[in-house]
Amino acid sequence: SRTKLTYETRANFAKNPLSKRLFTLMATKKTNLCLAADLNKADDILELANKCGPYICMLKTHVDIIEDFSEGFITNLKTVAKRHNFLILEDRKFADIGNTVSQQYGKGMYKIASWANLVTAHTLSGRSIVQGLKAGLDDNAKKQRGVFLLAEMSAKGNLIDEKYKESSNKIATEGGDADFVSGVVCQSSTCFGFPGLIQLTPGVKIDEGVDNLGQQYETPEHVVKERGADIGIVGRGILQAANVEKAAATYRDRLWTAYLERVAK
Ligand code: 5FU
Repeated sequence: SRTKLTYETRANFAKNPLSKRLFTLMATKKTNLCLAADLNKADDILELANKCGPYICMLKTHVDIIEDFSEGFITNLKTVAKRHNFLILEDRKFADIGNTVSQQYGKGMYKIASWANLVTAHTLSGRSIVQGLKAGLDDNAKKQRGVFLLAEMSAKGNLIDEKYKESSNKIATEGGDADFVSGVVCQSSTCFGFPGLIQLTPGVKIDEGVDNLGQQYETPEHVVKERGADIGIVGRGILQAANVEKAAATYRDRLWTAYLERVAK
């Protein structure tokens, strides 16, 4: 199964240039940690990114929770990403018809398509969501962008069932637009089998449990070894630590060791 293959090997299967790039980045930088930078001030995110940059393969943003968003923030974030060699994922969770998604991606205040290497999208509206994301990009830009499709969620009581999961897998792997899909956001290894896609899994915390709004957590070891995560997303496990840099290093070590043990013969 795909979970026994190394990231180096998986890079060869990738159809999307960004998943190839990310697999290779993970293998060379030796990290499968994605930091969810869920802070409300631009400077706080930049400071966090600078401190934790050496330990992460990707920084995940929710650009619409930033109170003082500006183009300058994006310029600075891109500089930090280059300095520490990580990719930027805007967790926008697009969910509308293709024509609207195309505008939400490229236009408006945030111009997400101009800076986010990767974005997330729900599959609720079907294949047209991927087509909508691609629609506003020229041929060159299409090769430098990718989407993670949601096939499961970590929230307690979410409405996604087996059939939805299977259909999401089909959108991610079949048809002419699958080359724009970098991976799948999900909670289990059964979500897809194709080794060229990356499994991105949130709900990771050293202290397992549930927060007061239904977020469910499992340990780094559990998500990588039992649930098939290729990349673990950690937010508050790092953000609320007394020393964020130390916490990032710990999460990177535990996620990476779990991956090495998973692929060991
Ligand atoms: F698609 C998903 C999901 O199913 N669960 C999530 O938690 C995305 N997330 C995101 O991961 C969520 O929006 C947060 O940005 C992050 C988890 O943060 P935490 O602080 O580690 O709970």
